[in-house]
Amino acid sequence: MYKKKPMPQIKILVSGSGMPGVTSVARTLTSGKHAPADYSSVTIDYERTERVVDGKKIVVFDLGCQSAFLDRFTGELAEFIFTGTSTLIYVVDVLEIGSIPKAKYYLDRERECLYKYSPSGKLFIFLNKIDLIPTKMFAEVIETIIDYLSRNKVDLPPLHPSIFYPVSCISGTTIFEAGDDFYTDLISRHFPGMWLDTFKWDFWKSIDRSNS
Ligand SMILES: Nc1nc2c(ncn2[C@@H]2O[C@H](COP(=O)(O)OP(=O)(O)OP(=O)(O)O)[C@@H](O)[C@H]2O)c(=O)[nH]1
Ligand SMILES: [Mg+2]
Repeated sequence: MYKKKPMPQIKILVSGSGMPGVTSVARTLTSGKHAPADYSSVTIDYERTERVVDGKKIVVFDLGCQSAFLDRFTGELAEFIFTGTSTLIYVVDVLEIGSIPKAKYYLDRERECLYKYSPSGKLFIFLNKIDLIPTKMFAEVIETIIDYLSRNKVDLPPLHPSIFYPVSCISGTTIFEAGDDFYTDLISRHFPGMWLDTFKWDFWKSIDRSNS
């Protein structure tokens, strides 16, 4: 009996704790358009968005940000969630300074899961909502957060400053510049030789038609 060959899959996780803008980042990166400023809807469990580029399925998982979900994703579901992950984008809310220790706690748990189940997976950390930081405080806020999140536990590899991206999903170009680095990294590992503009065109326009 003829069996259709399964399409190769590229798995992307977008995660974070609180309401840092995970869904906004996931939607912006998969559409090429800013997230609406007044958008608000709590992600329950996780949502997946599929795109097909050059015969490969890119699956973006938007992981719910409440502790109950994060504990499951990094606990009993860790192997299921993190196995085969190409990229983890971890989103941190730059305004919620009081919640940064919690954001770091889940960042470290997710890094441990990534390291265990997908050791070659890439990590990007998006410091989101920079449009809400007063200009004169920008450098200090960003430096303090990067410094805190980079404090390392001995059993995890150090975080290089280049993986941190201050972004806004609702205004400016920062999210698209960060997106370009994310796409370029994906291209280098999964679509060698493809032009960035060709990739973006296919990624934003395509939907998964493999089951139709
Ligand atoms: N000012 C500003 N607001 C943002 C930005 N990104 C997201 N938001 C707002 O932050 C709120 C939460 O955004 P979501 O994308 O739903 O956040 P989430 O991390 O998916 O949170 P949950 O799924 O609810 O746990 C919404 O009101 C967004 O409009 C940003 O870059 N700047
Ligand atoms: Mg959400």
